[in-house]
Amino acid sequence: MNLTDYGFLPQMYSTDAEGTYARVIAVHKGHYSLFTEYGECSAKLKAGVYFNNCTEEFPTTGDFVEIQYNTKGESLIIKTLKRKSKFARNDSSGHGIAYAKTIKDQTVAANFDFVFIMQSLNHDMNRKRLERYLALSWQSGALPVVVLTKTDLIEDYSATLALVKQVAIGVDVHAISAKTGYGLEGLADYLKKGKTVVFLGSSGVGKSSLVNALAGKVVMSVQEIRENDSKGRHTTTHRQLVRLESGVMVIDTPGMRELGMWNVSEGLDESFSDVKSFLGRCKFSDCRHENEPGCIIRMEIENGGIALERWESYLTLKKEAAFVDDKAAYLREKDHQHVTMKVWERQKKKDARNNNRH
Ligand SMILES: Nc1nc2c(ncn2[C@@H]2O[C@H](COP(=O)(O)OP(=O)(O)OP(=O)(O)O)[C@@H](O)[C@H]2O)c(=O)[nH]1
Ligand SMILES: [Mg+2]
Repeated sequence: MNLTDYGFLPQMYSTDAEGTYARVIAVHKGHYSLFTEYGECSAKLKAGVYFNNCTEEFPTTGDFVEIQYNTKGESLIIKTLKRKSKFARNDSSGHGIAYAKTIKDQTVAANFDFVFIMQSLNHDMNRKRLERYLALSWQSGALPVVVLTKTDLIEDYSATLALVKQVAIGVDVHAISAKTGYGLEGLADYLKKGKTVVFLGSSGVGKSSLVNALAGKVVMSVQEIRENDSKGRHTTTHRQLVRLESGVMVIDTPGMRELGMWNVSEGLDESFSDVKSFLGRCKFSDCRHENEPGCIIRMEIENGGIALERWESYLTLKKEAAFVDDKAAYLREKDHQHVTMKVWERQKKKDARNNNRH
């Protein structure tokens, strides 16, 4: 097997490369598991390249790296190749070198083609979380796909499916069961040789179970969810890239607890295309969509053109994206938005009461 079997493309070769190439299959404390032309090996970062105020980005699972291969011991990683997609908690662009040092290890998966956003039909389905995942996935540069799991536990999930399709605009939605194999053939389009798919979702939704079902054997460990509150047990503890016999690569991730404060500013355009299509059409170009005359957004919310909860989700995620850039500005804005939303809601209730009286 060679590195092209792990997704390496000829255009990634550089004539001035100082070493050989590898793909990161897992990140551990202090060292990395890599796949190389010579098979799997362990490696660490070259200090003079990655530390001491150097700006080279720390590698993450899925990254292609340049290494000095060592036949006798740990190899040395000397360069992180440019990523085609990534999940990043923050974006280092625009920040100085000193700051970059503290945030350059914030990328948690890289170089994937598809993101499977996984929620379980029996317990985990949550619209707001789905919106967050969708924005994050669009932002990553890969294509999101929604995978609803555990169909075998639910008799009729048609209402959930309809809701998800409403939120996941322009995104394929699949319902599957890793237990019975239901719906797995519908995923074939994404599971092609040389492609990489990353699985995202809360603990216990069945990410590792799906990896095993696709592999046809146990490659990831799976644990019963907790009986008292149906929560997962955070069984998968680090991100791992697994190559299946079909040639597709899967990055299984631990259920992410801290999905809140990720930079999703660019992903919002795609995931909220329904809301976005009305933006910029108000009478005033600097309309804040509060009480201004000629506000198209408010008008569409009144008329049902935009669902109020979609608008609120959009505002929430937009504010969080702003937070990533500027904490202070975020707090001021949050206060202001909160107050005006409350005033607006109170006014609506008052109007409704008045209307009922007449
Ligand atoms: N009935 C049923 N149970 C499933 C299915 N898929 C997964 N499970 C069960 O759900 C529980 C959690 O599955 P995992 O695959 O460990 O979940 P995970 O998303 O990898 O969880 P973390 O690694 O903690 O993030 C296990 O008890 C699985 O057997 C399914 O399709 N049907
Ligand atoms: Mg798991």
